[in-house]
Amino acid sequence: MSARPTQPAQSPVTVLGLGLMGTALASALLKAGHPTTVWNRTAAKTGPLAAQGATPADTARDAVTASPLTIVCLTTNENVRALLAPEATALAGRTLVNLTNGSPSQARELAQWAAEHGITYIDGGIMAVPQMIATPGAYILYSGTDEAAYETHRPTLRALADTRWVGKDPGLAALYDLSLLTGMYGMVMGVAQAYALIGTEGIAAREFAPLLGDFVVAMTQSLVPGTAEALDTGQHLTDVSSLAVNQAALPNFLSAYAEQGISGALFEPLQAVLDRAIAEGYAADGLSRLPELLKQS
Ligand code: FVH
Repeated sequence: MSARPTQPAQSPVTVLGLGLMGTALASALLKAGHPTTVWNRTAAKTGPLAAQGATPADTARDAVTASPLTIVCLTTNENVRALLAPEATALAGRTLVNLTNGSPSQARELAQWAAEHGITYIDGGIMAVPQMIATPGAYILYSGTDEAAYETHRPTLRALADTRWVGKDPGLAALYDLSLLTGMYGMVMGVAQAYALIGTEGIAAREFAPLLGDFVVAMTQSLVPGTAEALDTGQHLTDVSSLAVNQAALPNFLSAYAEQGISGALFEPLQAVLDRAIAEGYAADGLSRLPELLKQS
């Protein structure tokens, strides 16, 4: 009788922070068969995960010592620092993946702290909402000085979402994350302003939604690659829509917001940028010139 091939054991992993995202991460790890230890400041949040097979730890220290890999996902990096500073000895020789939203400088500071304590640090940025974890289309950006550690733990990390390594500077994942989310927030602001404006005449949001959605998608599909091409070639002249024509049109938007009784606070700053573009001689250029105008001299 031939021996049945044994399945490779899934690597143990710890998740610190069981908010909406941490719970989704831990749940995905459990579904992928990883022995998963969980800890949360408010202990009651471990209950649903324990029912799925997770091992709740009484303390963060107990949690990190249970696994070679700890994933942390708290509200802020200040929370991460406060939680983990007393656990440096427990984390030494292990890998810490921080999926908390933060800035590049915060990631670099945490990496420096980790290096001083013999902890392998990988920073990450989650490009998904909790419901998208472990589904197609979700991905997580990673960066850190120890790419080999990332490769070692990649099979575990793939249980969460597709993985994208962006470099050995620990701040890069946060830089990519914030840059991508900046695009999202720009869209959020535009969509909020559009619904506010159309709503001033009692037009139902549901009625307007298909027009708005289709237009935003069409504009994005040309704007994103078009701006990249212009930036990389330095060719900002346009036959689509000049900065001059946009500068001339923006006051119409701002006065309409005021006349219709809504705030223009999200869009008023654009006027100063467009005015400066014209003053500096870029009237014939397209909107692709704007990223360069945002650079602080
Ligand atoms: N939710 C999302 O769609 C986004 C997607 C992209 C990534 N973000 C970032 O993920 C971090 C966590 O977000 P979240 O949605 O899980 O947030 P909450 O549900 O509010 O959970 C927060 C957890 O953080 C714990 N916590 C807060 N402060 C402390 C502290 N001082 N010490 C220890 N833990 C702390 C909190 O614990 P508790 O309140 O339950 O006791 C939650 O576990 C975030 O960076 C997003 O930007 C999510």
